[in-house]
Amino acid sequence: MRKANPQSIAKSDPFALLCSRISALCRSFVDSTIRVWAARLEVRWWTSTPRGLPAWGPRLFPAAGILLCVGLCPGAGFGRSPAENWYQLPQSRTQSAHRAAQPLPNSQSGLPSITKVEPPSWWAGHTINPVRLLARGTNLAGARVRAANPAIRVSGVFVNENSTYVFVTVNINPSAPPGSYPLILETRHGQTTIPFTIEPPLTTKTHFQGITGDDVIYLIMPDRFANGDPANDAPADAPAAANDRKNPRAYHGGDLRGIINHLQYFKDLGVTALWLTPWYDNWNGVNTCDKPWCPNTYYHGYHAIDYYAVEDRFGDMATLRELIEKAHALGLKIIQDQVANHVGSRHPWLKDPPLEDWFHGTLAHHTLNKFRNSVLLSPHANQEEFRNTLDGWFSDDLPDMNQEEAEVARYEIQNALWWVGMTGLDAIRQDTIQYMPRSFIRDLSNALHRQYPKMWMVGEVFERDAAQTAFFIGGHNGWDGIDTRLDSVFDFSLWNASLLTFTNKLPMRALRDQLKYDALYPDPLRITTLANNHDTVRFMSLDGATLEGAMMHTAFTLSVRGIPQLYYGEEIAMEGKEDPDNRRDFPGGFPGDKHNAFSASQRTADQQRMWQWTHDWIKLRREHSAFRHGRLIDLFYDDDAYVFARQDPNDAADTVMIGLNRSANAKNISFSTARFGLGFDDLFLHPLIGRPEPILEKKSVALTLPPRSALAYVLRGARASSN
Ligand SMILES: [Ca+2]
Ligand SMILES: [Ca+2]
Ligand SMILES: [Ca+2]
Repeated sequence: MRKANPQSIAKSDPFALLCSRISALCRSFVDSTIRVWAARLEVRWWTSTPRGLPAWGPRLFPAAGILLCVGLCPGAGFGRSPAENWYQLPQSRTQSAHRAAQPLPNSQSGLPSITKVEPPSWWAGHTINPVRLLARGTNLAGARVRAANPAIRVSGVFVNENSTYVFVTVNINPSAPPGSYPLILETRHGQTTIPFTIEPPLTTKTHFQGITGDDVIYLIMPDRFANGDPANDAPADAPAAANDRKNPRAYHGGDLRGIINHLQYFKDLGVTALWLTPWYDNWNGVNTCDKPWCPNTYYHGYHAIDYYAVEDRFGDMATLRELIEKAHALGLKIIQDQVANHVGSRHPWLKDPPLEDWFHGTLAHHTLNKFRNSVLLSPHANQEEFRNTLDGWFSDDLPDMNQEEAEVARYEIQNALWWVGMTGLDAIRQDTIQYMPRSFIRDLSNALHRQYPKMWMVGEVFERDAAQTAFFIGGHNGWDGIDTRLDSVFDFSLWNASLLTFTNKLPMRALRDQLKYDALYPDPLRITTLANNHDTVRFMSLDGATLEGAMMHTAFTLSVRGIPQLYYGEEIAMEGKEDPDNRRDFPGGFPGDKHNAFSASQRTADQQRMWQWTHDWIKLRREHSAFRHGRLIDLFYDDDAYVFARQDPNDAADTVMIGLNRSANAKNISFSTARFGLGFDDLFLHPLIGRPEPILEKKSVALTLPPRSALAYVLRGARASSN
């Protein structure tokens, strides 16, 4: 059996070694060149040429360096920080860490075979080059791997102890055209091929668009939204009990086709981006036990058994690509739910991991996460609690991936980019992100942005403490010296305050009191402001909930700073207690539904009132940049009311004011117009929602806020408005 030997890996491919050396030189070259140029520009050296040198002389050295870096070794680590360990060949691996867990029978002789290649495809000219393949098979002991086509080079071949996995580094010539590039794997018993293709890249004009404050995100659980293809409801290997609409923990039949069929619904509502819970392939079976939560299935998608396949009940890769193309054609973006922290316990890796340290522990021997999450924030945490929170399993059936193994980190980073490249999706929601090392979050973020500059990832840090969520957003260094570069985090602390406030458990001033902790964020406009999600009780099922409360919560979510995220069905005031009750089927999405809430004419009065309200506040965001990009100014707050402005720093003329009154009575308030900071005393308030006529305010704003409602105005200077 071939053992991993870092030196021999490097020596086996002199080109790879040369490129890695050039890569290191490139990094220091870029740094020093920028410094030298900056200094020279200061003394105007660029405009004069030193005596004895031709005019192009000073430019020659930098130009040659750039050619060497970009031309000779494209993608050979250029621009990558030396701290990004995942990209290095596994030089620090110790052989002892790589003993496979259990010996498999009949794996030491016979013809080699390959059953799975991950990733199965890649791109020429990609920022990750070489790419590291992981192939599963049998009888791989002593494997040698070569490329049939000289456009790709192979190095770093490593076979695991059970001879069931081979790692192969593949360097792709940037000019290699798309097509099939099989690798030949040989042992002393025979040979087989590792299928591998180079894909044509998707255009960046319409794909990989990222998310900004201009977006409104809408979260969908595909199994529960709409069943557009009954033919995929019952896969051949699935027991009948797995598909049962009466069981809230079984599959209900919703799928990607169902979402495609309702794209116009999202356009009509006004949302701009769809976040789908995971579409990785999950186990088709049913878990049985004598507990109330059985029988159950993985209809929610968070228990992947294949990081490189689409759930067969939801559709296939072609349907997913069709969904994304059709969504893009309507101006809708797609957000993938990725789960790098763990896989499902039915994943083949559990019986035969590629490396002994692939997971933190095994099915039989692992620790459970005690969820002492604050130890991830505190600089004073002890290692036992800290490691438990990072390495402990989320539950006994969610094995925890070990991203501190460079092969795992590399596998997962490549996997994240593969989905983006294959489908053209626009953004990623990363599940349970805080349970992974911060250095890994940084490396993943960097790799995404390097290839797709607009790419956007939001992390789930499910904490009601803003200090903890702010610690994980990118744009600032934590006490550990790490900037995660993470684009966004969900604002669970403000979500919590809003739910409590609009169900009368906290005074209205609690909203302002929570928002003051925006001081912890490098840029509050980048926070994702959730209204609710699939893990939380729906608003209408909270104690103290009213339709008016839900409407104020929605208006607040859509008008406060940040990128709003709605949860399917809340726009028609759906009810639902804890998971899985909060994941009921959208009415009208399933064959035989008597009531179709996709159609305005079939909605109840309350459903339509909520739908129209949600639609109208989304429309305000679209029409006024201040809602999307403006700074927030507290204007008035007490037990019953909160009034704030949003002011676009690039367009002070577009200042909006939002007033929320929770009490059962109309409320009269007043405050000085100076609070807007606009530089004039008199202004007109033009109603955006609510009153029909503009109001002229002189020096002081006097407002009557109607009971249990929200108002919005746009401000105009009195002189400008009277023209
Ligand atoms: Ca279906
Ligand atoms: Ca499946
Ligand atoms: Ca973990």
